[in-house]
Formats: sequence, structure tokens, C-alpha cells
Amino acid sequence: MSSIIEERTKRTRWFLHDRFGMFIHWGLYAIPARGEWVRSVEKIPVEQYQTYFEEFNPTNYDPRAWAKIAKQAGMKYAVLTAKHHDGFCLFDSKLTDYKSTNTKSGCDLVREFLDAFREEGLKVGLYYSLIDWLHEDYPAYGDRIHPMREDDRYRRDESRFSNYLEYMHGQVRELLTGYGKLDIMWFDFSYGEMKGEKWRAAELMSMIRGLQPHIIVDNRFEASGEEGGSIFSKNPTPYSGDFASPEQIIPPGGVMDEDGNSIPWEACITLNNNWGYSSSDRVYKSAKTVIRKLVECVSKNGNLLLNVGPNAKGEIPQESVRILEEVGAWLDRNGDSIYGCGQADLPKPEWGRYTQQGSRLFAHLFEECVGPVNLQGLAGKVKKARLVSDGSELFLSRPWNTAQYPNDAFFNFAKPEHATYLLPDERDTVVELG
Ligand code: H79
Repeated sequence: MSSIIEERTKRTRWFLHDRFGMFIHWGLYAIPARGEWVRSVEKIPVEQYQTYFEEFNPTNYDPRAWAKIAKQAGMKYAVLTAKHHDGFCLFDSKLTDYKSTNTKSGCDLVREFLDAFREEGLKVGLYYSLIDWLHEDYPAYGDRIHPMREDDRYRRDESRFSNYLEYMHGQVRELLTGYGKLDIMWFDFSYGEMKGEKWRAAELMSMIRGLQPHIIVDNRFEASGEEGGSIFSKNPTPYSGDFASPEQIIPPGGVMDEDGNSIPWEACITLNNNWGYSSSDRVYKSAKTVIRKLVECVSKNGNLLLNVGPNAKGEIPQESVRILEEVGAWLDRNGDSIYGCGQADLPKPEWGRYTQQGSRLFAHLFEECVGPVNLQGLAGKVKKARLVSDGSELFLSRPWNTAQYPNDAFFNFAKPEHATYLLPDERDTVVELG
């Protein structure tokens, strides 16, 4: 195995155990409240976007409250946008004036976030956008990522782009030297020719590893679908990163290398349909969906980074809080089947999913059952079944109506002589099989 893969395996151990994190997209775009791409999508000129900078004053910013919400939700780590594509920095960078300390807020929002989340015992990460719509030396490539620069003024001007790279590398150094131990750096994103060495990624990664050897980094110095040297290959480049980062999708078969070995991955998914705050977007995923998607990730050896977009006042939207509370209540009862768990060595069952930790096998039922629940191929292999939420015993005896299925084991929520029944609880139920 390549040493890059060995190191990656060691660094990601805590991450794969923890499974569930909070993504936080926050910045000036919380004021227009039409998502984080608003400046690009609506082609808002710099001068007009500047009014948001002048206005920015999140008087209700209370990162301790955020940290409590994350912790209550059962999340074990959090990642905040230190800089998104619009270039606005939520930290006191010496390399720009376009930062939160120069707004009415006057705060280093990143520092306060880190302090508060660490205090709750959560691991912390920062998102940093490789793309920068503000920096004058960021070149236009005439593509959809930079609709502000369609005049092609700086098209492929490498000498000017190196100024941006100095700036970008410098800011990453600031974050890694001025803010204590960070657990994750989350870069976003490569596209077209803007990938890999274009970012001077090997040099940047070597600086990152030199400053914080334990930090884990996503795989977005690569463009998606990249071939050769990517995190998906047997010989990844030094900047291929520690985990794959599928966005708004849960990979159908998990994430494997060519030999079928699992590669660390984290699906990033937002609670509604925007990452940054959107006042009109009320299409929220239900707690039930979030729970099922978390189970699905874990059942494929993956993590879930679930996004919230705080508003201009600095508050996580009420609806998001409500959903997270419900997810947290479920994890409180059923967390044994998530943390430290991964893919089971069994095919996906008809009624839901399995997760597994060592010899502990967990059955997640995604539907009500009208009779015995079958455990395909497990005849004689299961000695007991217990409800994870309260430890209570379920019935493993083989009912009269299962004689045609000799290879399967069955468990029941009621005594087998009772003919039909539904699950005792309409919430998804987890059963530990031993
Ligand atoms: O930070 C979040 C997003 O802003 C960023 N990555 C996550 C974590 C991201 N989302 N989508 N993309 C990057 C890919 C770019 C999609 C685009 Fe478009 C299609 C850019 C322009 C057209 C989506 C649709 C955004 C604006 C319109």
C-alpha cells in the first residue's frame, strides 16, 4: 500500500468514527438571503454587493448556541466557511481588508466559532474557497463559474494569477498558524483547467502537512471525475486529500478503489435547497429523511456533513433547529448503531439497512412490518435481538409461516403466535442482532 494511503488511513480514524458533522455556510450573502451564489447568479456588481459589507452586523451571533445545537443534534464536528466564493473573510486576515473585523460586527467570527465549538468538545474545520470572485488577479476562464468576468480581461494571465496564489496560500497559512489545532480543511473547488498544480497544490499541501500533520483535507484540489493520481486511484498524488466529498448525492455503492477497498468519504448535503441562508427556501428535508440518509451513509462506510445557513442576524433558522433536535433525539437513543459503525458484510435487506461495528450488527427498519422480519441468510447465526433504543428483548423464534425460508432467520416484535402487528413505534427502529 502506498504510504500516502497509509497516512490517510491513520489520519481519518476519528473522522470515520464520528460520522456526523455540521456544515455552516455564512457570510455577507445572508443579507440578500437568496443563497451563497447570489452575486454570481444575479451578476451583482462589486459596488452594489459592497452595501452588504457596510451593513453586516450579526448582533445575535452566538457561536456557543450554534455549538449546543450541533452537539444536541449528535454532530461530532463542524466546518465553517472562513471564505466563500465572494471573497469575504470571516477571519482577521492581514492580507485583505475585506473581512469581518472591518464590518460593524468587528469580530473575528472564525476565532469565536472555533473557541465555542472546541468548548463543546466538537472537532473543528474550516472551509476555504479556492475560487475568488473578488480578487483582481483571479483569472476569468469564460466559464459559468465566473460570470462576473466574462469580459476576459485577465484571461489566462499567469503572472497575475500567481499573485492570487500568493494570497490564497498566505491566507491558508494564517488559518493554520493563528487559530490553534484545526481538524479539517475543506477546500472548494476545482473545475476545468483550474485544478491540481494550477493551485500549486503539492506545495500548499506540503505546507499544510508541515504546520498541522493531523489535519484532514478534502479532495477538491482535484476536479470531479479526474483520472490518474486522484483519491480514487492506487497511487494518489500528495494533494489528493484524505476523503472524497460527494456533494448533494450519496454515492450508490459507497466509494471504493479499483480493488474494492473503501475510501474515506463524506457526503455534504444541505437541509433545504441552499447552502447560504435563503428566506424563501422552505423545502426542508424531514428529520426522518435526515436520519435515513445518515444511516445510508454509514451503511456504505461514509459520513454526513449536514449544512445549515445562519441568517444575517447570526441565527440558525428555526426550522433547521427543529429538525436537528429531532435527529439528535433519535441519535441519543440509537447512536450505538451510527458512531464507530460502518458497512456490514451482508447485502442490503429489503426492509432497510444494516450497519455494523465489529461483531455488533444493527438492523435499521425503514418500514412498518406486518409480521416476522427476515434476516436473509442468517439462519442459525443470530442468538438474540434487542431494541437499541431501550435494550428490550425481541422474539427470535421461527413462526409457523416461515417454513419455506430455511436459510433466513426471523425476529418478531410480538410473540410469534400473534398473527399480525406493526412496529411498536412509527419512528425508524434499530435492532441489535447478536
Ligand atoms: O459551498 C457550497 C456551494 O456553493 C459549492 N459547494 C458547496 C459545498 C458549489 N455548489 N455547486 N457548485 C459548487 C458547483 C457549481 C454549480 C454551478 Fe451554478 C452551476 C455554478 C453555476 C452554475 C448552481 C447553479 C450555482 C449557481 C447556479
